[in-house]
Amino acid sequence: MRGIAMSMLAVAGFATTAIAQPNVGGTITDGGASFSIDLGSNTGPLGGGATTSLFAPGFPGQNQLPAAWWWMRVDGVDNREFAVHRAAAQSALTFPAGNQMQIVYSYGTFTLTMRWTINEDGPGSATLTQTLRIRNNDTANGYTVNLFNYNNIDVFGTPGNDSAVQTGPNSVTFFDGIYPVVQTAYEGANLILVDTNPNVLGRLTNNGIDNMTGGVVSGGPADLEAATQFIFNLAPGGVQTVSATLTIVPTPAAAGVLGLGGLLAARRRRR
Ligand SMILES: [Ca+2]
Ligand SMILES: [Ca+2]
Ligand SMILES: [Ca+2]
Repeated sequence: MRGIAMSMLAVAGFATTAIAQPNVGGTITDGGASFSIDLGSNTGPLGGGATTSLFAPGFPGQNQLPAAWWWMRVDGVDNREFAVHRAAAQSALTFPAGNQMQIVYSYGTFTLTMRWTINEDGPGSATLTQTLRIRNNDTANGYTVNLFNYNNIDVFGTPGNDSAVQTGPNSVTFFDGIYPVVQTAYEGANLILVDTNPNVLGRLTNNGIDNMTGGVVSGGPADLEAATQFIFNLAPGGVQTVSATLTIVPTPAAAGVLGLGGLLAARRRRR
């Protein structure tokens, strides 16, 4: 246990020293769908995670996901949540496919493999799958691990006017007016929190232990954001994978993407 605590302290040290930024990030695409992690935007374990872009086909310039990242806390060891982060020397960035980006962070005790996959599902539709695999390299000790997936969802690329409804134990639907719906599913998550920005991020970045309890605390309309929490026991030498999926699905009424664009422009003009 002590070894982990020390490794987390060492990681925290990177936040206050001018050690080289981990230059990990990039863009993946599938047809007209794309996802980007801005280089160097994940500044440290105490920071706000990465800034990102998620574009669906037919909705150019409408970033539906300006921030998304993973946080972690080991119960009984950490006194707060830490953004997943490592220096460049302990990071490996690869693109297993054109629509897939992978970052591997080596913590010594743990190896974290983050993977993002983007798929175009049809006109106006896209799916982003965010996966985190954790391996416990400690063959003597098990740990209770909390993994947090954070998404600042902006339907239509606008922070305002978003609403959210919980549609299942692990799923939430976001919408802006009656138009494209962002459906999020967090496979196997134990807890879900949706609230106004930056209340969710604040829990992950403040100095203290927080859990993503409450469900849809605020359903909007507002600038909303979401996080889920996965809690599990990681056996000595054990491996666990968790994932979160965001799907952008236009309403049937918006079947003609070009027509939708014109409609939106008309709505904006009326405001
Ligand atoms: Ca919006
Ligand atoms: Ca906290
Ligand atoms: Ca938002």
